[in-house]
Amino acid sequence: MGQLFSDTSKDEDSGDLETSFIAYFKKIKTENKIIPQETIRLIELHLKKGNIQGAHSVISDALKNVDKVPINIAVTGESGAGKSSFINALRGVGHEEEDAAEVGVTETTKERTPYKHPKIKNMTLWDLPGIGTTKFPPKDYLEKVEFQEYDLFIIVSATRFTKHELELAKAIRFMKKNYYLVRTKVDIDLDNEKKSKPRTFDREKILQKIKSYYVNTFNQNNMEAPEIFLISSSHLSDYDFPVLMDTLIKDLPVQKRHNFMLSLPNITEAAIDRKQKSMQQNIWLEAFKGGILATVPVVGIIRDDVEKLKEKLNHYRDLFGVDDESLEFMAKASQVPVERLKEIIKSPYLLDTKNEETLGEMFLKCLEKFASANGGLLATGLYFRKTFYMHLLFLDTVTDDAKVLLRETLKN
Ligand SMILES: Nc1nc2c(ncn2[C@@H]2O[C@H](COP(=O)(O)OP(=O)(O)O)[C@@H](O)[C@H]2O)c(=O)[nH]1
Ligand SMILES: [Mg+2]
Repeated sequence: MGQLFSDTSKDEDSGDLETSFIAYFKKIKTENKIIPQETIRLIELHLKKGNIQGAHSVISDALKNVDKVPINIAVTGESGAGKSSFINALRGVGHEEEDAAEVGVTETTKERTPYKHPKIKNMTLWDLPGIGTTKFPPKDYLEKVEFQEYDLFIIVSATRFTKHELELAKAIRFMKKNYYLVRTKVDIDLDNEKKSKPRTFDREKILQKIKSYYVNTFNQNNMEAPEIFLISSSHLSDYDFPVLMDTLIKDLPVQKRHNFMLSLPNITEAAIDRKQKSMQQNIWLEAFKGGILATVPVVGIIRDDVEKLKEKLNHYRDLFGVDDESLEFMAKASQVPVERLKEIIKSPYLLDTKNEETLGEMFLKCLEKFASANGGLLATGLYFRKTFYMHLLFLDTVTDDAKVLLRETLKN
């Protein structure tokens, strides 16, 4: 296969780079940016001064930081409230899997238990003993569980909200940490109500009543009620779980957003779209970083690249939950045969080409697609870096797969 493009980035002055950089981040809403505004400004400044090396190293550090900075989430609540189930749901792990948090066991330990996210290595969910179990006063409890290590607390409650828990909520705020009140098992409330009063059953009214109970409990104790999220750990796409996730993304520090978002289970198409947007930014920054220092011309796909591309594609499949292991899990949970799931997706076969020619053709198609979606190819040389387009194609494919699978499994 011959040379597809020659690189033009050498001829560009840094002014063009600055313009493309500014234009790119201008289109992204503040709450969706994966690197802090100060960092963006610093990169712009370097580009303005023509300090390419400086810009490169800032982008490099920012991207490394995203993967390194720890995300620690504390989950507390009384025994039986649904902490372990909630943690498994957030980790996308079935209750029966080896490293799952054990569900339905009465709490005896006074220690916290860490659960690493299986895909996002810098993220840990901490299963904290209920404050009632420990019998510690709130301040001692918080010190004992190393409160300063967490980004936020989730207080899980299934029925009554006790005086202990109110005091704990107050103490968490006093320590200048955020907490989110999650009322689990609302599916059970609704089922019970439906059975006992089938004729007058009013879903919204029942959900409202549950919320009011918490608001009143706070108010009766002279505390302002926080936002209350009603969820069912067995039906994540229903009720307030998606809103809770959006709220956490918004409240987390910018550099933790990207990986937190990627850690989330594929519960709605909107959530999958958000993951894609976040990942596009990551790919763009990687390409920009590589592009601004590029001195070698970009030639066609060579064998060496194929292995790297395969690795990348597998990484994206993993992140978007369309890897083989996730498919097996999904098949079990939704009772759709795994063969059927494999039939309706594309990413596993994307690089199944025997010769380089076909890969080159794929690359060309990829360029055409990008050009038609963006009103022509951009003049900036860095956009012509082949891996950028291939990575975007991989991302599009795993995004589509994730949506197809979501639709298929929701049918059951
Ligand atoms: N239907 C339903 N059951 C739940 C939910 N959350 C937890 N459970 C069940 O409640 C019981 C206690 O849950 P678990 O997660 O072990 O609570 P923990 O003691 O706080 O860790 C288990 O039988 C779970 O299956 C939920 O949202 N809906
Ligand atoms: Mg538990």
